[in-house]
Amino acid sequence: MSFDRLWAELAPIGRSDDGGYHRYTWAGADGDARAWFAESAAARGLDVRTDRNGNLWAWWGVPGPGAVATGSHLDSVPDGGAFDGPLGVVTALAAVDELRSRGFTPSRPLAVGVFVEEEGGRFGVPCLGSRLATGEIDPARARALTDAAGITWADAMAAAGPDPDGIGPDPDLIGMFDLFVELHVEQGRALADTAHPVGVASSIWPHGRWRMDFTGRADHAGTTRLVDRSDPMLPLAHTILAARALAQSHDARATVAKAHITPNGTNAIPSLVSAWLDARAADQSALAAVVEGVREAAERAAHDHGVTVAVAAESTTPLVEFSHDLRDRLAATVSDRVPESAGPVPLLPTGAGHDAGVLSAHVPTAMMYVRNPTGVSHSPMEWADPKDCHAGVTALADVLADLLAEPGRAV
Ligand code: HGY
Ligand code: MN
Ligand code: MN
Repeated sequence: MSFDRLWAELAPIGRSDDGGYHRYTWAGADGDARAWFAESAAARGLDVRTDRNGNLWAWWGVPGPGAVATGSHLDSVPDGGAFDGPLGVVTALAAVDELRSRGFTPSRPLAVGVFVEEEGGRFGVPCLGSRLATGEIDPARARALTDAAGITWADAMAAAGPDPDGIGPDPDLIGMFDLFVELHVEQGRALADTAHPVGVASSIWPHGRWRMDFTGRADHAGTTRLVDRSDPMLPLAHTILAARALAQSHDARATVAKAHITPNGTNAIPSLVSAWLDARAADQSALAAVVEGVREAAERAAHDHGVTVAVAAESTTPLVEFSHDLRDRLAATVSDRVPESAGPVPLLPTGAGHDAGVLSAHVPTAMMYVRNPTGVSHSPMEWADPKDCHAGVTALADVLADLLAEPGRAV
């Protein structure tokens, strides 16, 4: 299966010695991964184009209305896993090979996409490529986003080639898509203990990222009495523990995994601590309760320690319910190759965000998941069995054969 060859070509790009991936948008390895995709698609006779936001699209057939779109992303979180994103891209190219080996000819165009900055790993806003294309983020805000070194999206994009002045809503592109299907590695244990190598998505939890800036007063760690301190680390510590307790009580998820401490010296009480809350819940009211609880805890703790705090949303995503028709159509197609004994194809909610989630407000969208026996993701430990990856290729090829067999909707 061409999957193995494609996978082997991509695997070393951006992988560090410990097996973790470091592919950050518009930087070295990400550029190499994008080049790999363009070459692999062109080698299949696909028409490869870069859209105004830097997303890549490889077309089977003349780009135009009525198209089916699939694909995912190639960027990673810091020290991420091999499968999150790349599995959807490699599987899409291998599914084109599979359809051709079956002698299949599409009745409408297929676009295989690679979205930029899905993880927000460098510039902080996830699904930036799909948010820009669908008009869900102000292009001026996107251009001004900065990475840890203070480099803006605009400068990083320009250095990589595409013109940042052109970014923004792309209704002509999005308007071409009748539907979008994303295949992704499952990022929890939902399939691990089932007889199903492939599941179908039902929904994405509402979730978001909030920046918390605690401003204190720099001072000497040795000579400053405790009563005289305005140490921003203390309210942050309180807030992290409060976030955990709130997540527990609302059956939600709350994580503080990134912080910048200024000046970050062992013997200097910080002047400023910036930290990011990642919060997610099965419904909007639980999410709001967690986030508001965290805000209140941060403000109370800041006051108690003579510190000020500002809490601001950096990105939010509402509950995504995938198109029920498309969801059920995919499940029926996938189930054709599943033994009765395995039971129905699992329909899975997820706490992970995806470009498919962003697109779903603009285009009928569906997702398929490939089993991850480790249940681990955003880690070098993330893994899927090659047999299940091959099952994913067959399942996506079956789904695309079904969807591409009918002519696109009338324009
Ligand atoms: O954070 C997420 O859920 C996704 O990996 N961007
Ligand atoms: Mn991810
Ligand atoms: Mn992903």
